[in-house]
Amino acid sequence: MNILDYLKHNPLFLDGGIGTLLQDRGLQPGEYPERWNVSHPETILEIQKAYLEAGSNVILTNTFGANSLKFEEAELEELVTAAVRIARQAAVESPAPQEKFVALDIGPSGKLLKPYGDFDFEDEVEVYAKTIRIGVKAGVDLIFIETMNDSYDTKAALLAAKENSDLPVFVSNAYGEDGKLMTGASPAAMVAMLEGMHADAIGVNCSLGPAQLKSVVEEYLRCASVPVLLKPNAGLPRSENGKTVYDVEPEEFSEDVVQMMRDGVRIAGGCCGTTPDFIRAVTGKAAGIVIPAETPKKRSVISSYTHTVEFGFSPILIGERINPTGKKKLKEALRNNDMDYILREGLTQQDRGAHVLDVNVGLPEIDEPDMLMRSVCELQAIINLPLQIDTSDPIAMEAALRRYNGKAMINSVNGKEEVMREIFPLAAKYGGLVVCLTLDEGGIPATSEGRVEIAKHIIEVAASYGIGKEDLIFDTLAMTISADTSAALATLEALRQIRFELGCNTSLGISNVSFGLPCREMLTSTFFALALENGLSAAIMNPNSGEMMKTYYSYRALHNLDPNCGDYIANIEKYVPVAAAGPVGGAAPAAAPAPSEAVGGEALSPLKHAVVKGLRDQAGSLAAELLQTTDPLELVNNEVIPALDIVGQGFEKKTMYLPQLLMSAEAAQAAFEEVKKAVAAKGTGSASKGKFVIATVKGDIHDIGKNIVKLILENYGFDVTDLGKDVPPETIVETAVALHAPLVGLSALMTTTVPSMEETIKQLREKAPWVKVCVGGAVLTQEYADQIGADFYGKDAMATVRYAMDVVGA
Ligand code: B12
Repeated sequence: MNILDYLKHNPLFLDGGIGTLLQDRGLQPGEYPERWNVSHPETILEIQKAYLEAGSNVILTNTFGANSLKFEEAELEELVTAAVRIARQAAVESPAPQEKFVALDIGPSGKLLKPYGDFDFEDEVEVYAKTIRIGVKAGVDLIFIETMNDSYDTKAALLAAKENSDLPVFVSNAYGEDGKLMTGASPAAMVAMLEGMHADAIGVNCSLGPAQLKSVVEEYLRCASVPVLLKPNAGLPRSENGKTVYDVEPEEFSEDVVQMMRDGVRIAGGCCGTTPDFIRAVTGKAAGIVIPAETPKKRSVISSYTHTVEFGFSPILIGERINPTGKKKLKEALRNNDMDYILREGLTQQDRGAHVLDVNVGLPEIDEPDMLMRSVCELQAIINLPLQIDTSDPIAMEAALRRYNGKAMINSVNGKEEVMREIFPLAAKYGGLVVCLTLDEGGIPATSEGRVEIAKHIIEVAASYGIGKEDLIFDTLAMTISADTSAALATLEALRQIRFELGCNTSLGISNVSFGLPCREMLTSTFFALALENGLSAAIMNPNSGEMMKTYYSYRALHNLDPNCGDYIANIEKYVPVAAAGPVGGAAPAAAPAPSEAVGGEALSPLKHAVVKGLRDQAGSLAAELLQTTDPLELVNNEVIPALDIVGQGFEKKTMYLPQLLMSAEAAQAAFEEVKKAVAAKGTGSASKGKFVIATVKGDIHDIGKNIVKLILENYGFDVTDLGKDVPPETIVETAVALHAPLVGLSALMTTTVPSMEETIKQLREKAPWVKVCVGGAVLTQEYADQIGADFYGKDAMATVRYAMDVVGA
């Protein structure tokens, strides 16, 4: 029986953990469990039969880490094929009466994708594809992608599965205690992306116990229309005498899991720390329970790598500034490949309140597919707003959709058969909310009836591609009233009918309406208000326009969409002069800086802003400019470090996520490269003052601060040996001994790596007792330094130089 048919009428039980069971049977630390498919097939068979006996329907092949990054091609083929054979044998031989399926298990490759890591998205798709092709050939019933902690990586794996098989695909993500993926995705964002790409079941596994995953599961059940799966750990893992132990027993585990099945979870099993006893407890308790029927949620959503934007409630603002039509500077930037300009346009619109950014880079003289794809990649690296990909070239559209980290808006199709034939298959494959222009081969109908007819036809054609009307958004085309004064009325009437009679969302490029007339902002914003009243869900507009933003905030307040008029009060002062703002008071002028440009009420300097926002090129050029008049160290201390502190605080408060931290670090590095050049230009000291070995300690990859200390020491004539980051104590000790260095500097930025610093000092004391150890890094304090036995705590580079000079008697 097909697993999806089975699922329609029955709950589905997965198996449980395998890693700890293999360790109990002799798997050594560091040994690849997948090799046991060949070396110990009987052990894998025995475990899988035990799960079937406990009531599992689905056996996952022992292939979690089987990928071409770990294994040579021939071995990969052998291990995956053997894994499928064993799982199939278990299913055939097991006397357990339930329906049984074999799932090809796919875990994360362990690579961090560009721009945060160094691995290319397409290479990652191919890594997963290789394993999937072997598994599919060996005869699995479904593909099970699990434990994914990054949305982009999840997309790569799902794409590989879809492109290399017709089998059902289940996708499961691993959430942290904050209810987000490691790279920041919310459950709703994952549901949007995965359903858009037609995953057959989605959900949650690993990382936490069932109780801690409850709120994430509830979000899945609220948002998802496809079956939801749950495969938690046996509680929170903790270390006891060097062994990982879990604190939840089968009784409590099954109680929680089965309760969530009563709430709507249709697929349940266990992850790390669970055993056949856990699964037996779940299947036992779940016997006879009633799972509520699946309901299509019909939500019109798009997503970025962090969050969703939902249409049909509060109006959505789509920033139109990244579109070269009528914009000389942007055209220039596109011709010169000036990505920074595009990023700045994006950031400004985000700061001004846009919810979505339109991205159109179409110019006849540029390679549009390449430019659009790169713009999407760069924008999504530093801005977390969902994007509207806007092009009439299907090749450019596909290139951009493929690399987009989420579910995009697709701009656009229209009623022309050829256009629908080209774009709908892309929307069906990659997911997306498709903007549908109400025009066709006959042009733009003058009447509202004509436009509504086209909308109905588009709905029908979209359905034939499996695209529901919740994934369509209709643009009834705003035409300038300077050419035809009845034009606005036809657009508004078509809007009203499509929204309230056909029940579809609507969008409009607003500003066209006033083309050719004076005082355009007034006319445009009035039209905006009328359109909102006639059912406009989303406006493609200029968020820098004060008139438009005033209308937006006023409309929301008047329509009971703004509790206590909170947003109206908080924002209106930006657009209205102080006196006119009335009793709310405040001193912000019309052009006050947008909120994220300011911290604690103070506007950030341009360089700090560039580092905080992760603008690499801009940070480099601003630093170079400032260095003409500023001392390099001053620039580091007054600009770069405070900017990184802002990012660090954001990270701690969970207002910023790892991708942003990484982009800021890159921007800081770009500024630092300029500092290096400036320092080198000043010339270093004369003869060597002495040897200095420096390293970031084991487990810690932060090296910006260490590099600064190194640079300044070199500048003062020290002969510095830099061992890099994540350096084991032994390497540091060996180097200090070999060089007979009088000074060793250790950097650590995390509380978790201070013990590693302490260990290094201990080993240095034993093997190189003459060495003076200096320590530094953001988490250290004088007290910490004393506690771990360091000779000197260097709060910054200059303090370190002064101490080193003292030691060598310079
Ligand atoms: C940039 C950054 C990153 C970058 C690092 C890039 C790089 N190449 O270094 C990236 C994005 C990779 C990163 C990763 C992570 N980071 Co980080 N990161 C930061 C951030 C924002 C800035 C650090 C920095 O460069 N500061 C600027 C430099 C110049 O300052 P500094 O290092 O303190 O150096 C000065 C002095 O301390 C001293 N000094 C430094 N070294 C030395 C050495 C010697 C010998 C001496 C004498 C003096 C000295 O002189 C320097 C110049 O004045 C901090 C927050 C913060 N405000 O510190 C978080 C922060 C350090 N990271 C943090 C975390 C948690 C992580 C991750 C675990 C995140 C994750 N979930 O993956 C990973 C860690 C991976 C690992 N195993 O190390 C936490 C640590 C929390 C804690 N208390 O333990 C912080 C504090 C953020 C936070 N508030 O939560 N991070």
